[in-house]
Amino acid sequence: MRSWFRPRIQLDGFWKFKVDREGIGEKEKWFEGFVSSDLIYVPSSWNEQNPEWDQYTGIAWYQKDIYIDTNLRNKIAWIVFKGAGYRTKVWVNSISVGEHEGSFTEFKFRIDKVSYGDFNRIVVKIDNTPSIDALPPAREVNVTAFDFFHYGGIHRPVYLEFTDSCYIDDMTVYTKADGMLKTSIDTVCDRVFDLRIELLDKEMKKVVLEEYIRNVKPGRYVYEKKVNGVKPWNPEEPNLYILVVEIVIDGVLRDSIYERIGFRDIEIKNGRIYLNEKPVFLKGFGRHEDFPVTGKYLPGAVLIRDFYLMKKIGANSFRTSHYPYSDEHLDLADEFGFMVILEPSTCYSGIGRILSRDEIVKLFSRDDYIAKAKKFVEEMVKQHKNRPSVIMYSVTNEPPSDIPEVAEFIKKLVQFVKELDPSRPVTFASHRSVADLALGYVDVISLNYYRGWYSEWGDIDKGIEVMLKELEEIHRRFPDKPIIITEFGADAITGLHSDPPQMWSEEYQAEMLKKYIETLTKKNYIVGLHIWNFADFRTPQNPGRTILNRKGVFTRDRQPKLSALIMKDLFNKIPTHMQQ
Ligand code: ADA
Repeated sequence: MRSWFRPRIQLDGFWKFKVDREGIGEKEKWFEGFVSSDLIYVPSSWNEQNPEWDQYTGIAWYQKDIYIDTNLRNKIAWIVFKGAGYRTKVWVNSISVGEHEGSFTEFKFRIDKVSYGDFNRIVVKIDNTPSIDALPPAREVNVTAFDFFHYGGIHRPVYLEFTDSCYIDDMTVYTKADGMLKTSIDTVCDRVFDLRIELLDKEMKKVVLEEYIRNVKPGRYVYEKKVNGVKPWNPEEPNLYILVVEIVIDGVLRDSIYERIGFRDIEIKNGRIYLNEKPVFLKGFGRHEDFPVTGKYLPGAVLIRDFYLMKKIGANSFRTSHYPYSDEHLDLADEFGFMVILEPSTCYSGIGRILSRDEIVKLFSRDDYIAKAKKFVEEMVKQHKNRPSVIMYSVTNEPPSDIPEVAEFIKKLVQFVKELDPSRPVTFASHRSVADLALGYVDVISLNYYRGWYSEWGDIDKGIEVMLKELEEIHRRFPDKPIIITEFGADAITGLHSDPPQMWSEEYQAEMLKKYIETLTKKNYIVGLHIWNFADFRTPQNPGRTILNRKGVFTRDRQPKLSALIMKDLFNKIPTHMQQ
């Protein structure tokens, strides 16, 4: 939910900063204010802002004093974080206002003690100490169950927002390409009020629909309408509309929020993914939010470049590997017509490196652990559910799903997300192939393959041969389920060339991607290909990584490797709309 009406005070910029290696800050009441000559920039991770903090995991403190004007006195004050962590505790004027777990979803706390017409002290404690039951899990900064760097900090924007005592707390929007609009509006108020609902074109020049509903009771209000003449959202024409919802009392506007929506529908049938009744092919990437110095924060300008590079290559899709991306990131997906598979931070690629089989069984069977995973999924869905670009949910990446207890965990997550949002198909990214016990629980089968790299290395053809055998077997078992290859790729060190193509060279990467794409597009049960990865990104230190995972088609600073040129030809030849 967004608002042009609610007053906001942006808190981005320089903050006072203090690393707390001994974890003494709370005992020593640093939440009342602390002494430090260190500064840090928000939004960005702390790691690359000072080499001293590069490998630091643990507790760190942020402090900012902000002036709040008296004209906001009659409002409710909220502090809103778009993404910080892993664990965040917040104090305002020395009073705790809340805490949150997870780095990649929005959270907000109500501030009851505000000093109007004065400076207010905001103190934030961030703790990214690695832990087994964190999502994702790790033992140490370089001993993790995930292959991306374990940054810490206030990675995304943070601001103060002020609402009236009568406000809209949440809105869920369902649409169909034929103009069906259904929205459930959750409000908080101490009396009945009027609701104004308006649908505008994207430029907000044309009023497509306007309705004034009197005497609405606080709580949930469901509004349903067939809107004539709207243009559907699709990759070629990502038509967006602005849905405005307002609370009016005695003719006075008390709250106003809006969502950018698209009229589209998704359906899985005949082994295909249908967007607005047409079967689509997803061609694109697994990505990461990773950039030099800013860490887990992708500045707007980098995002813009990424989308133009993806469009240039002919991509139309990406997965939010392996955590929900920022609002800015997904705003561009809505705007540029990218089809997104939205994934939470339930990533388990290397879990076998940090836990024994017994420990894995115990962890995935714990009720509190399943409850936590559900909470992460719930926050992700709440934040991004109204986006036309989000066409599917992935509930986890590379879980050890050949273990029955883990398959049961996945089953529960799939059921949960379907209850939360029955309008979208569900998948998860598997690397267990024919040994996977959970493929039956999903609508779409997503498989990660590295045959020709981690196995059959140096022999791409052999790798593809083995992969095809497995795919045929999986297709035989689940003939009605479409299959996406959500990861395939090879590391390439920029500037390393080899004839004949050898591993780590740009030529080997290009050849592997080319052969995979040419082979898999011949299989009519394959409905999507996501290259691992769009760009090189930082990883934990380990013998198989040279500071970066170098499977990017682009370098970390967004320059093309040889494979980017090859991909451009290949992807642009694959039509977005498949044969029926
Ligand atoms: C896995 C994992 C990715 C990345 C990739 C690789 O499939 O999901 O995060 O680690 O392998 O490069 O090995």
